[in-house]
Amino acid sequence: MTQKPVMHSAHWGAFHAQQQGDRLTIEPFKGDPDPSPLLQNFHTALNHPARVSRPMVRRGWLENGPGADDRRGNDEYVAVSWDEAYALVTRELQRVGDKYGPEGIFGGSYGWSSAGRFHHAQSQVHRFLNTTLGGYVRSVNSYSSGSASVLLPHIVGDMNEIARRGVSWEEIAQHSEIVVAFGGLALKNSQVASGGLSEHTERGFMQQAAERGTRFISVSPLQSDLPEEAQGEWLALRPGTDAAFILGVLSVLIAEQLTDEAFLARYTVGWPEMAAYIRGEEDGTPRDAAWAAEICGVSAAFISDFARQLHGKRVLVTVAHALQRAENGEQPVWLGLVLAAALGQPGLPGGGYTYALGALGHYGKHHNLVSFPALPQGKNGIDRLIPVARISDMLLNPGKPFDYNGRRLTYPHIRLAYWAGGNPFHHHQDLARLRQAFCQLDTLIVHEIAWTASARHADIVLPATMTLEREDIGGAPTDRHLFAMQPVAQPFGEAKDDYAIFTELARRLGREEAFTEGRDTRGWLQHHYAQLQQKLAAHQVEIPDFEKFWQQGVLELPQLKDGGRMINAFRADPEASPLPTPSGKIEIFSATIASFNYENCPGHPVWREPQQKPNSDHPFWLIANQPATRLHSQLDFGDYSLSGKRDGREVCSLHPADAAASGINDGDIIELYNARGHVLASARLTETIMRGVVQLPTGAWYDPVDPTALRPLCRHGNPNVLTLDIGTSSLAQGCSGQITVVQVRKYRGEVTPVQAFIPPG
Ligand SMILES: Nc1nc2c(c(=O)[nH]1)N[C@H]1C(S)=C(S)[C@@H](COP(=O)(O)OP(=O)(O)OC[C@H]3O[C@@H](n4cnc5c(=O)[nH]c(N)nc54)[C@H](O)[C@@H]3O)O[C@H]1N2
Ligand SMILES: Nc1nc2c(c(=O)[nH]1)N[C@H]1C(S)=C(S)[C@@H](COP(=O)(O)OP(=O)(O)OC[C@H]3O[C@@H](n4cnc5c(=O)[nH]c(N)nc54)[C@H](O)[C@@H]3O)O[C@H]1N2
Ligand SMILES: [Mo]
Repeated sequence: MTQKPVMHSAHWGAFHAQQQGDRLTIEPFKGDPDPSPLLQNFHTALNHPARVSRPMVRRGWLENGPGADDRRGNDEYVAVSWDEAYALVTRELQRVGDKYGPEGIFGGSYGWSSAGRFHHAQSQVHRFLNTTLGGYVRSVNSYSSGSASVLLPHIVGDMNEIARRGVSWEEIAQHSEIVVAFGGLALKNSQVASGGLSEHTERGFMQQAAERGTRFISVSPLQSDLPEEAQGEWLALRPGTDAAFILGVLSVLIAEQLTDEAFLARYTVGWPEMAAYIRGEEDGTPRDAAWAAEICGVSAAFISDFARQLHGKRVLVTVAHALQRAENGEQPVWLGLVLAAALGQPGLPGGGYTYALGALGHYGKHHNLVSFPALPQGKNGIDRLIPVARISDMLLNPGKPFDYNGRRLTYPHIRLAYWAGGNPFHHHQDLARLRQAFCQLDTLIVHEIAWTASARHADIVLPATMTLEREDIGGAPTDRHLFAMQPVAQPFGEAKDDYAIFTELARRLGREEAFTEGRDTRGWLQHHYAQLQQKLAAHQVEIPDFEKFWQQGVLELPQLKDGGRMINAFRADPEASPLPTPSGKIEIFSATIASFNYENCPGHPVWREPQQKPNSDHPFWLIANQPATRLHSQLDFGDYSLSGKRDGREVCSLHPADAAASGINDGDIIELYNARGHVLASARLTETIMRGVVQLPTGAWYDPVDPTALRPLCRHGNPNVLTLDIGTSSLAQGCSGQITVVQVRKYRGEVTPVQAFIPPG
């Protein structure tokens, strides 16, 4: 459609794009010092055969109507006209709404969607269900930070205050002497931020800090979790044992009187209980260096030495999201804070505790003076919720009680689920169980740009435009650029914007005005821009009018230098600026959490043995982390994502010594398996991974050879076939998909080509 390049933006960067025949030419935003190679995934996206071109209905649903059905994930699809599709969806929404009310509809619709803030698909679903059907059962928290976001408010404050407004990268570059990064600071992760990221600055900051002499210590099973620019050290602990390691370090600090008792007394509560636990006064088991060494796989001498080196230094402790996306994930997050407090560091420049630094490009940055408005979601008429990762539990166990953050709730009986902008067969654990769960529904409706496995399990699939085919505004609260996202191409096939689809459905439900408020897309963009203009005017900041903004494509916004504001003020005067915790202090012991009486999450942090640990049947830890070559499962068919695969299959890293013991060579097709299923991948041998650990990133589209198998075989390499679907603890019930245990062998069965990108018939 366009002749000249236009401005656009993605979660992984802003760019100029131009369509040339079947390919897209991409030029990164000039202001970006270190653009992301993920941009290459757009090259072939627009007309890729994996796109959904028409509304499609699953044959079983079309012929038999709504109802539980075991054919989901294993059925044919029938093309219908938009008019028929709208009629089917409207009738089904009315039926479920009338018979069961909002309690029968799950509208959580978790997922990252695309960067534009107006077309943010999840917000569109929520607004649609609120304004047309009176609400829906919602999900709370995220797969990203399920346990930290529940824990941190009890012990120090809101997660975003600790992560987004934590210690800034500038401070680190200027002041930190030691940065202990549990889970590392991989540049692959910080290249992404929801809403967009116009300047990738982490590499530069780490280089600056290292040149000044900052010592970066990356605690991770993978050496690649710290970039070369950091010139750092690699500390490999057994996965999932960081909590024990920190307890061991604390025991040394206590024994050698290296703790900052004045800080602990003034700024924290519960240190005596913690110290008693570490000394073993509760149960006769001291958590000392020798005890921790046994669990973590490093020597007691190493732990003692490590503790001594932290003393007297400006130390920053950060704990990656990854550590809390695991059984008992609350514990390392809590203990990271306790370690920083025991060293007396919180509130000192470049010191203390920051959460998830480098896990996303939002963290360690500065906030815009005012935020860009979000699409209002309307009012949800009911208050029924699940922690987001309890989706299968909910669908399989209607009426069953569960614990969550001090509350006892019950799972509702869901008849219909509506999903747009997310891929549960990417993000959820134990995919065979997820399929069983989705089979219980009367109806699953999905809007998708492409034939993901989630679309392949839906009853009604509505083709959505992708970001490049529509206009929007892109921006994030910690990004100083706002982008006019201009359309690059015409919609693919019969695809429509999520907003257009919901507008027509709302019209048929007699609620168009309530949903649209009389605005089309351009109307909303102008409306939100005008609100931004007003908010800035209140601070005497003037910005150009919408037309001018649209024409120039980008706008620079004023920012606050607000890194660390909460903790700094608290340190300066704890009485005048208490923390938003019950005691107003850092809670090393939380009376609130203790009062919940959770055996798996007591009042102070502890080491708890995980259910999943290697044994003779499943001798390897599997790390299922974020992929370097794409965002989650998005555009997995793109050039850059494919360049990381071998023969179209995902690559699994393992140590050469482990491979040799199993007769595996580099490039062999291997099979990872456990009680939940089997996954094929191409073996890559590398000494940058610790022994006993294999790593297979998330994001390869689920491609089961037999979708109905109780223990399916995915020939493409989706690790969520293998991960266990349990909550982190009764406190947060977060996702625990990061780590599981598996057996690995050379694959001797029949190898069939990956079919994930071939649409269903
Ligand atoms: N084992 C394991 N599992 C994990 C993780 C892990 O570490 N290990 N990480 C977890 C984390 S942190 C997260 S955040 C989740 C991510 O899980 P998701 O957010 O569900 O993953 P995405 O692939 O980003 O899904 C977005 C979907 O939206 C579609 N889409 C894009 N734009 C549009 C649009 O405009 N309209 C519509 N209708 N659709 C659109 C894309 O095609 C894609 O299928 O995964 C989680 N799962
Ligand atoms: N390229 C790319 N970047 C992304 C994403 C993506 O999909 N692609 N997703 C984004 C999203 S939504 C989120 S929430 C963040 C997630 O941020 P994280 O969850 O922190 O990212 P991961 O890559 O899953 O994990 C980081 C590292 O932690 C290490 N690790 C795993 N288990 C353990 C453990 O038990 N102990 C220790 N010490 N280390 C461990 C792994 O080696 C892993 O590489 O990433 C964001 N960034
Ligand atoms: Mo995430």
